[in-house]
Amino acid sequence: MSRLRKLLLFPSLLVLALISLHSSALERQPFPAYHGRRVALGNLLHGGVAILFAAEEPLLDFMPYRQDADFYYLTGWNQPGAALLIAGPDAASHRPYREILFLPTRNLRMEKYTGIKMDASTPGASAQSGIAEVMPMTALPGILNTMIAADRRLAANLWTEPGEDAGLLPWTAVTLGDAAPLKSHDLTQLTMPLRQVKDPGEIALLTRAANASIDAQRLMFRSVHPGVTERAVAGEMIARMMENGCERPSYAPIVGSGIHSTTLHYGENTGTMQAGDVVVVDAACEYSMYASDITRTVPVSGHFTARQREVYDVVLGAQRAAAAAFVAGKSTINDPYHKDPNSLDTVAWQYIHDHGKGPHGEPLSDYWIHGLGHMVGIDVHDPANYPAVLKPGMVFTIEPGVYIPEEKLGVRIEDTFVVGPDGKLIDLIASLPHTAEHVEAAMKAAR
Ligand SMILES: [Mn+2]
Repeated sequence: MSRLRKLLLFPSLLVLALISLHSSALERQPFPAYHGRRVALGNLLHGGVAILFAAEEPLLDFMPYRQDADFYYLTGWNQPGAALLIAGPDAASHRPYREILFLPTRNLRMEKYTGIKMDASTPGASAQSGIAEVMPMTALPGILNTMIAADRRLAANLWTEPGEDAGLLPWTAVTLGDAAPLKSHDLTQLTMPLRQVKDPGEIALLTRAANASIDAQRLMFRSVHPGVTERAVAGEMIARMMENGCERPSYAPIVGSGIHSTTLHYGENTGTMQAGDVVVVDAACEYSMYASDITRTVPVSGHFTARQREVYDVVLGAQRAAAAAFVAGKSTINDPYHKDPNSLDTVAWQYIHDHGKGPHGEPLSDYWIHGLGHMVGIDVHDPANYPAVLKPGMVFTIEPGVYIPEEKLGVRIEDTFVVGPDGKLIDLIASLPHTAEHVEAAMKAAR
């Protein structure tokens, strides 16, 4: 090898090393996991073509980058501006499965601001991405037109994420002219069922997120005192989450004391905690793109009043009744009507209805106003069509709540659960105190 070639090669190896360091920030699953998902999606396309776009880099608001959820699920790729093309196998035309990652041209000036990226000419781009073909983004329109020219039926079988066909479909006019389609099919309807069933690697990441979040919740038991601000507690929890390797909270932490405990998505955290009040703490974090979701309700002074305890016990009883009633393949979640006996919402609602009264003697269930839970995954509210039947591999929350503004008393208890391969329910948050006694004991131990 000539001296010159060695010199030319050296910077690209250096770039590769830097990129490897950078991408190790997230724990990626082995490449076959992502490849398997792409092939599974390809098989759902009926010989069609799916095109997804990565999230763009946020430049103006200085927010940290977060990859598009579907894009990450299918690739584990954590750089902005890319596109992924998946062509489903088509028996009629003998066209095999094909996958291409399109990478934007590097912008060396922008990289001064946001760090080094990889493009299609980076040595080892395919090996680094785990995707069979890697091409420059500028090749995407030509590839798409070539595919459509070879099989015009494809024009009616294009799949994109909502809102993304407007920019994409005009390209097909090169081949199709006025016959170019104006609409594509909604790809999220195909990725949604795939994403709902988690593989063991995903469950491992969700468990890491859960454990990091449990630890932050335990810290909260220690931090909550009369006179402490809600924001200070949120801040301490976020610091602990990040110390535990999470890249961010999986949603804005809710620390709502007193009257704020009755506002479901209270996120201002501007109050100061007062003795005699409860505080609802809905806070958890995201580990390598996988979310957790936990809520605990604790007494600011370390002891529940009799009335707080009464309502707390009903909410906990409802959570336990729903978990006990769970049957894989039959139970559903997030049913707004509480009529279907298979719905865990019905079970929890009925429990709250039958155990406890509101301030005017009405059923306590009048004060529960939201769904019992939701799917959890790369998004803390992972996509689903509700009410959804719960099957092995699914991850979801059970989070009954009662909110009585007149008593400035809100109670929500939320755990994230996994349906095991045997259909049994596994509580990822089992180790965090649930009962009023255990909550009080944990707070006392920290005082
Ligand atoms: Mn939740």
